[in-house]
Formats: sequence, C-alpha cells, structure tokens
Amino acid sequence: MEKKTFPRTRIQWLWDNMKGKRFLFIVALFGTVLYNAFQLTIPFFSQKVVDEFIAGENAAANLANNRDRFLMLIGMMVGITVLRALVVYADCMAYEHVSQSVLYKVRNILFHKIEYQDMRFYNEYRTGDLMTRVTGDLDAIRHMVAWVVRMIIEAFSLMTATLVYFFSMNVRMTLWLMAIAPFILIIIRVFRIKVGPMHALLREKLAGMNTSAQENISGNRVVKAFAREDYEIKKFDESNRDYSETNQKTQMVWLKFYPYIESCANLMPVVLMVVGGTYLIRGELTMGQYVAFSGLIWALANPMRMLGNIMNEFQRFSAASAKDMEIYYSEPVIVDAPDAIDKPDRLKGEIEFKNVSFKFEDGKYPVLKNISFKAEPGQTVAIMGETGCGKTSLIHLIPRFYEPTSGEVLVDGINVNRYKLRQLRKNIGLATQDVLLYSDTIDGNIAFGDSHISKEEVLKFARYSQASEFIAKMPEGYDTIIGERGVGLSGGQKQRISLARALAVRPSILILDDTTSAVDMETEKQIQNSLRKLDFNCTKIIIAQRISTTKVADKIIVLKDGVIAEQGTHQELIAQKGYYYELVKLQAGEEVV
Ligand code: DUT
Ligand code: MG
Repeated sequence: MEKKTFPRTRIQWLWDNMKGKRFLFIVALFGTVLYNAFQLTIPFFSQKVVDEFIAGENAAANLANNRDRFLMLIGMMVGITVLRALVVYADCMAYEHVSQSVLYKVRNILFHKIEYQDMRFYNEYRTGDLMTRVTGDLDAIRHMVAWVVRMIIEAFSLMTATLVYFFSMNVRMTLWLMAIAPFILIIIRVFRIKVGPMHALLREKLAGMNTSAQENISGNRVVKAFAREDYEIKKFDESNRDYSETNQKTQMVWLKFYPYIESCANLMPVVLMVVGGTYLIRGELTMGQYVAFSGLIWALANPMRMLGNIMNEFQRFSAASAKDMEIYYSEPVIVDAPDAIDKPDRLKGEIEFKNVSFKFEDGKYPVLKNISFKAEPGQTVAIMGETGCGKTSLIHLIPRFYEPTSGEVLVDGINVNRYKLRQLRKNIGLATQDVLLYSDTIDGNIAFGDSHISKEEVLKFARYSQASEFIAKMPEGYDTIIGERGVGLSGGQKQRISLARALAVRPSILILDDTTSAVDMETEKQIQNSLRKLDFNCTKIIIAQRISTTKVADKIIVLKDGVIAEQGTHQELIAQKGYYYELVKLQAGEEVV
C-alpha cells in the first residue's frame, strides 16, 4: 500500500485539532492518573489495617487501644472509593467532551476541503469512500481521544505507581516480578506488525461496502430497469461478508497472541508466591507487604493484558487517520493566483479562446487541440459536434473547472486564471449536461445561486425557461419538494429548472450544455426566444444538436475530435457544404435546404 506523507504526525495532527480543549484534555489526563492513584491507596490502607490490627504482633492490643485509628483507616478506604467514582465520572465526561469537539472540528474541516476540491478530485475519489472518511474513520479518531489515550495513561500510571510503591516496599521482589515484562513487550511488538495491515485492509473493505451501498441507493432506478436487484443484493452480500470476515480475521490475530500474553501475566502471581513466599519465611517481607503485593499484582498484569487491545485500537486509529489526513491536507490545484485581480463588478462577457489545448490528467490523448474563437459580449455561440468530441470539456475551461494544457482562455481580455475564482464563477450561469437538483423546493432550487432573489424573479426566470406552466400544475407549485425525495420530474422538466437556476444569477456568461435536448421542438423555440429577450446583458455559449437552435446563433463552432472543423454563421457553414451542411440536410429534410 502506498505511504502518504503529511506535514504533521498523527499525534501532532490530533493535538492541532484539540486547540481550545487542550487544557481540559491535560486536566483529564491528570484525572486518569489521579483515579488510578486512588485505586492504589486502597491496598495501602488495607496493608496498614492488616499489619497493625489483624496480623501484626500487637494486633489485638492495637485494636483495643487504637480504635479511632482503625476507624479512620476504614473511613479513608470508603471515602476514597466514593471520591474515585466521582473523579472517574468527571474524567469520562471531559474525554467525551474533548473527543466530540475534535470530531466536530475535523468533520467541518474535511467537509470544507471536499467542497473546495477541483473537478479532478471527484473523478478520483468515490463518494462511498469520502462518506466513510467523514463517518467511520472519524469515529476511530474520536475513539482514540476518548478511549485509547485514556487506556494508555491508565495502563502506564497504574504500572508506574505500582512499581514505585513496590520498589519502596521491596526492590528485589519487584525486580523478580518485572522479569516477565520484556517478553510481553516483544510479543506486543510482533502483534503490532501483524495487525497493522489488517486494519488498513479492514478500512478499505468498509469503504468498498459503503460505496456499493451508496451507488445502489442513488442508482436504484438503473438497478430496477435492468432487473438486477438479486445480482446487486448478492454482490452487496459478498462485500458485507468480506468485511465481516476481515473483521473476524483481525480479531483472530489478537487471539493468536493472547495465550502468550495471558501466560506471561499469569506467571506473575506464581513468581510472587514462590519468591515472595521465600522472602516471607526469611522475614524479608512482612505479611502486610505480601498482602499489598498480592492485592496489587493485577495493576502490573492487567495493563499488560490490555496492551493488545490498546494496540488494536491504535492501529485502527492509524488506518483511519491516514485517510482523513489525506483529505485534511489536500489542496485544490485550481486556486486564486496570489496576485489575482479584484474585479467585483459585473463582467462584460467577452470570451476568447487562444490556441487552447487540453488533456485530462489521466487521459492519453488531448481532448481539445488548438481551439481559437471569440464571442463578443451579448453574442450567442453555438457549439456542435459528435458525442465525445470535447464540447463539455471546452466549456468547462471557462469557469476554470480545469486548466488548459496550453493556450489561454480570456474573459474580458483577461486570462481566467487571473481572476478570483469566486468572482469569475459568479458571472457564469451554467446548466450542466446531467442535471442535478437538490432535495429542496422548486423555488429553492431556482434560487440556488442567489438565495436573495424575490419570488417575482423566480417566477420570471421560470417563465423564461418555459417552466412556469408545469410548475403551476405541481401539487404545491413552487413549494413542491423535488429531487431525491418528493415528486419526480421528467427529464425535460429538470432541464428547464436547471436553466432557470442558471438564469437566476443574471450571469454575464450563460453556458448551456445540451440543456434543451430533452425538451420538445416547440418549447425549445420559445426558450430560445426568451433567451434573446433577457433583461440583462449576457453572452451565451450553447451546446446543442438541433439546427433550430444553432441557426440563430451569431457563430457556430463545429468540433471534430477536439479540433474546430468549421466555424461561421448558419449561412456561411451551409455554403461550406461540410459537416454542418450535412446535418442540416439530415434534420430538415433535403427540400428545405
Ligand atoms: N473525458 C475524460 N475524462 C472526463 C470527461 C471526459 O477523459 O472526466 C473524455 C471522454 C471523451 C472526451 O474526454 O473522449 C471528451 O468528452 P466531453 O465530455 O468533452 O465530450 P462531449 O463532446 O461533451 O460529448 P457529449 O456530446 O456526449 O456530451
Ligand atoms: Mg458533453
């Protein structure tokens, strides 16, 4: 698997995102140390009770004469237990609070990063994978802050405090107990090497399963049309099972190591019994100390047992954070130039392509070659050509969705890469080839680009795009909810709403990518009429296949394999008797020409 490098390590990255909550987090860490220390004081008091009042030389006399001290010791034990419970409670709350705020912050940053990414990014990443990054992966990160770190601190503070206490009682006894630790550390290290890749794999399987679910849900119409439900269910079942099996396999890795760790941990009480017993007989250890060793030996053994679990979770965090950091530190390539010009005013809408060539990053051949043409403000330029010849790619260069490989795209005489992206794109109204509407009201969809426009304007733009009639017939008119949920629309209806949405920003450049392809001839004609009578200045670039649309354009560009094959007005191109002429003959019937 490829290894990505980031400017910060995982832990530094977490720390960065804890800003504002770092103090609370450190307090929480101390809280963990505190409640673990409390836990150790219980055996300390019980050692005192045993030595002074139960098993010591003067136990009976002490009990009779020093009843107050006895009660005080018992009272301390109860008091500390209650206090400990309160500290644990507050501590968990603090971890939860910090982890949730890290989660909230990182999720927002990731969404922001995803929103501002280039078109290229969306070709590269699958939706299901991105969804996994903002859900499952983030949860692993939350778990790291809220649980794993706490467990690590707990394990270390318990061990350290116990060791300090043990050493203070009897150094040699403690060293005997510690003899087992190196074996455990070696086992955990081997485990980490084995389980790391499993978690990375597991995370990929989860993303795969999510992608499969997402594609099936959003593409369910296609599944239905091809009666592929059973097949898709089977496919999903496979990826579900694959995920589940990988999950089990990952857990199994630990099960393989567990017996060794468990045996090592279980050896400790045996060592205590043999070595401690000997020391006890020799008088090098008091009975009370033996009780304290015995009562606290779990505080050495349990953290060792826990190490496996902690390592498992740590590896899960590693796999997930690598995925999230990839987005977190990703930067769009197409951004404002550092010295971008500030042009808040409305552009005039002059467009010029100068020797523009373009190739997709992953493409083998250039999609556009040496494209040169000019559209004066207010003109209409029609672009025609066979499917796949590069029409959509061409218009995507105007709002700078992609950068030309060579040549220049100018708007108002200035290269588009000199504008601030926001200012450039605000001047462009685009109706894309595959229409995507939002789960919102029709009104909300039309006003998507400018939510401040008045109801009257929404109505006007719907009228321009010949949508008002069918909208009036919808159950709740402009308030009807469309899109994912709510009422469905026909292809042509969707196109007309998308046209109204593009018009509603009153763009100086209107780009229509086959926007009227699903609309009948008569309606299309009316749309073309209203486009000529817009109440604002607007240059129109219209990709269309119908002669009725192109006929009235100021300029027609015929693309062929990414090259301008013909360019001119309707009359000029007919006179050339080329592709356009043939198309006119085909569409209108020979006698009309
Ligand atoms: N292409 C890519 N990557 C993309 C989009 C398109 O490699 O993300 C290729 C496919 C095609 C060429 O670029 O061979 C031109 O595609 P474009 O979408 O520009 O073609 P079109 O003229 O708009 O075709 P259509 O009439 O089918 O919309
Ligand atoms: Mg296209």
